[in-house]
Amino acid sequence: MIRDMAREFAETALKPGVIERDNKQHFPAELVSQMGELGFMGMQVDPNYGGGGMDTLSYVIAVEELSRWDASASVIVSVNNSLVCWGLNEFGTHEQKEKYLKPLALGEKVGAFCLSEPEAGSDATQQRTTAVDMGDHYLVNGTKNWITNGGRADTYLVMAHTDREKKHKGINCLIVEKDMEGFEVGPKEDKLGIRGSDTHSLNFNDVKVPKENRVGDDGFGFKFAMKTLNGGRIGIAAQALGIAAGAFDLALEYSKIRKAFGTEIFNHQAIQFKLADMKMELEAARALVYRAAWEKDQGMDYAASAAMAKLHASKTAMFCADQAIQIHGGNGYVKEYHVERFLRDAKITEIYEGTSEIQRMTIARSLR
Ligand code: COS
Repeated sequence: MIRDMAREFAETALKPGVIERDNKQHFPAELVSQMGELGFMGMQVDPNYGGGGMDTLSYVIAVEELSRWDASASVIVSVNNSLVCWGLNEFGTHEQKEKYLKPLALGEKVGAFCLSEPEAGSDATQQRTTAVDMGDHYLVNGTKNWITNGGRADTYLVMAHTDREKKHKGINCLIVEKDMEGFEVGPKEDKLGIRGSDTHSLNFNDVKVPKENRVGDDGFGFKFAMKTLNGGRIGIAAQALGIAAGAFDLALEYSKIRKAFGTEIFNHQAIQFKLADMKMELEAARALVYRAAWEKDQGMDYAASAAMAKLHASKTAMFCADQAIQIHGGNGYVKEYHVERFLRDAKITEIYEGTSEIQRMTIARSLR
């Protein structure tokens, strides 16, 4: 039911304006509200706080389907669900859930997750942003980079160092509101792909954040970020899977219409072999993504499975998008056939929420 609903929404609501949004870097605000009404913005949140109370597999299927047409819309969903709502649902206080989680889960507000900095991307323990303990509040100073939903969010989960001596155990996660004094949204990034999503740097200049806005105990911020990212990586793996599936479907369809050398190009073995490889990689990616989701739902340690799912699915998205362009020939290189966008959108899945190199590190560490 979830797959059907997400697929129908993707085809009828996301597909029609997707090329224009990509061209103009237009954030789909109205579509985000509609996705909120359909329950896509807080799928795994406790129903007492406005969520759908669903499992990870359901969430993954929804992200996969939305990504078949619009990876910009699906990253907005993925960040809101797995990086913001999940963390607050799991580790937030009742008051934080009432005040911040509920509107996020209902899609009335949008969330952002702020870990990356100009000099702390993959090396995430090296946070330069500071949150000085002032008794009843923290004073936050610093800069965050490449923040998805950066200019559109209302609620920001911000990682910052309170005690450098304690290294990563001195990092806290604080809930920052858009309207807090000293908080400033920097210029919008002009990106290769997922151009309908909204990516900004953020500046914090003496932002006073009340103590009650800290998520978890003092020093829990880095662990919070890592645990949250483990689930986030499953979301991005699902996004990559959807891009791969979308590219495959379009390539298959086109191969049965386009004629060359007196027959539909599907009948040429050169094309069949490409489609066969795409199908195999796609199904392997799907199995890894669903398995990681299932492990999470079973309460197992899923960090390595999430990393494998993301690593493989992102490679598959790049591969399938590239092959889909090749099958489309010249038409694949122009925007109206969609597949060139899939290639541009696919690339980010090898970078954000942990690069492919970080995923390999995570997998290797699980083998120790
Ligand atoms: N899940 C849960 N905990 C994790 C974890 C994971 N995937 N990865 C690391 N941790 C924990 C470690 O267990 C350690 O905890 P303890 O101090 O209790 O032992 C702590 O985090 C620090 O880890 P570690 O000592 O391994 O630190 P390193 O600096 O060597 O490595 C990595 C940390 C590289 C794994 C981490 O910085 C990372 O994932 N970087 C990528 C960040 C990222 O995804 N950025 C994208 C931007 S967010 S959109």
